[in-house]
Amino acid sequence: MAVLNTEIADTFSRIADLLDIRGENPYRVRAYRSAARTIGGLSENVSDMVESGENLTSLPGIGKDLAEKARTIVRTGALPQLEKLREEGGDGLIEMMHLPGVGPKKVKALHNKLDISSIEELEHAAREQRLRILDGFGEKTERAILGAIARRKTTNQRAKLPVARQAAEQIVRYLKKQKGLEKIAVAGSFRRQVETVGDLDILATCSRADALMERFVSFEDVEKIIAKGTTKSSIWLRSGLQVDLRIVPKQGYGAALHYFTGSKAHNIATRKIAAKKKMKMNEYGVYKGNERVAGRTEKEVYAKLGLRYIEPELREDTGEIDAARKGQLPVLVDIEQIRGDLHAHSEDSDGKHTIEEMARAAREKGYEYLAITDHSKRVRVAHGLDAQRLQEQWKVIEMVNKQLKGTTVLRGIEVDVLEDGTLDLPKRLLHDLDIVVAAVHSKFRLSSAKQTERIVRAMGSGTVSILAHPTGRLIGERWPYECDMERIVKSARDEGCALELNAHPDRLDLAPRYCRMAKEFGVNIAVSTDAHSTSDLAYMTYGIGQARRGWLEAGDVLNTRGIDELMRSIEKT
Ligand code: DGT
Ligand code: CA
Ligand code: CA
Repeated sequence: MAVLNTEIADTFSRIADLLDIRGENPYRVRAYRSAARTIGGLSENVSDMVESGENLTSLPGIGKDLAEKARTIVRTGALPQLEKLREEGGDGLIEMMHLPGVGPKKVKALHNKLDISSIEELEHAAREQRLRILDGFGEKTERAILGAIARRKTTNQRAKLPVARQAAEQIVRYLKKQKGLEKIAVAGSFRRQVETVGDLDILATCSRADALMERFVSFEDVEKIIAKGTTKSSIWLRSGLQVDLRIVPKQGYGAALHYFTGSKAHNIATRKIAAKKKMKMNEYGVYKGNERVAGRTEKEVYAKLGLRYIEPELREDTGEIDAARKGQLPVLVDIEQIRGDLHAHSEDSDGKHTIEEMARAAREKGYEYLAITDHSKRVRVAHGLDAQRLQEQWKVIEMVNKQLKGTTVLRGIEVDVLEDGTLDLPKRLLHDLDIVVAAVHSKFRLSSAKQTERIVRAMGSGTVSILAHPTGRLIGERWPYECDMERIVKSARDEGCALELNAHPDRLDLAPRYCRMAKEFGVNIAVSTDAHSTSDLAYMTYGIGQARRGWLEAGDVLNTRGIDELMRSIEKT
């Protein structure tokens, strides 16, 4: 049951389309198409047939080869042949076929006659009015295609976490008012705290399923109802975000939560373990023969597989399963363990609030410390501080610290790393600060060698406590700059420098795999919000989400330490 007939049919018809476009044997193409039709129209479930050992070749148009492929899809959720076609350029072709009004026939013509293999190329050619020379294409088609691409851009963008979080919280609160609702959770990439979310996947158990569905599609922010059914419905919100609601049986809630939390790679890996243990596993439960042996909770599901419970943020099939089997999973850092924020701005540079306002906001969060790290002079657009203005800030900080009980304001700076790796303020001055955060804000296009050298030199100055947003990416806007991360991590270790995990939802920089690399080399991570206002201090939650995705434990995170231990950790000699 895990794999639906429509998924198998879709896989086959995609292969048919791609083979057709590549001009391969028409007989093979037809065979895939007819198999897709057969399976798509079947009343029995192919997954069930496979599991009960039925012979698929009894189905019309399914020979030995296609039967084997269907079995592979049922067992693994994917077909290597399609993956290969996609890697060989098929992904772009498939995306084009998904545009309304553009089917396999048109894509074939575009690809073979104009050598167009991606949406970007298609858009470009349509703009240049190069499509109209093809049979069946005209001015109108060109306009329609450009329109479809434009709409796709506005609706198909992945949502950043604050948008996803707000929608998730509102909808859950709204659905909870339904009588008969028992359990509800947001699964999918959101639960795994992936840095951007394609859509929200909500799961619920409810004794009044019809009423809950009705309520769901009547949510006030609905732009369009995509589908409404008895167990699954999908809506589009005005923000462009798609939300799916699935109502599942109570006894299978844990299995469904596991299945729809994903990731797909994690699911495939867990299903393999079940198969090895002569069990099967799907969104309804774990089965031995026809008997359900687990399904009510996720813990129970993992236990049947011989695994410890795996936190959602780790479920990417990047080693968590092995660790769970051996009882070596990390105890992930929790937001409750955070004792301060080490990167924040005041109105002295480009922040919105005064140092005192920022400090009071930090105290309200129960923080022991807050580092004020305004920009240095080179960053003129941010009204960066020179030596004199920085020293004036110290007097203010001293006063605030005298008045404020419980929270210490640390004297810091976000000092600009210049192109040659020197710092924007004199060493003497930097030595007098409590904390120095160094950051690259310019010359993102240096060669990898030069960029790495620049950063390594900055860390080697003997003054830097933390390297801010180490790869410089802005999600959806700017790629990370080229650099040798391993060398930077090693140099951080040698210099006793920490790396920042910038919690701003537009940055979320350091990415999880580099957090893991840092941990491996014993380099501390500072999870910092880069707050430019008091409310930005709340970004900490996104940073912690990424830290958890990066397998970090409290001991790896600098700002879980109390102030004395913190100061000892960042002390420069
Ligand atoms: P997203 O929405 O693109 O940010 O990513 P996800 O992970 O939320 O993916 P989504 O919404 O397509 O599906 C939710 C979960 O359902 C996914 O993480 C794993 C599971 N799932 C979806 N499709 C498949 C599939 O074809 N095979 C398997 N094994 N699991 C799937
Ligand atoms: Ca999703
Ligand atoms: Ca989904």
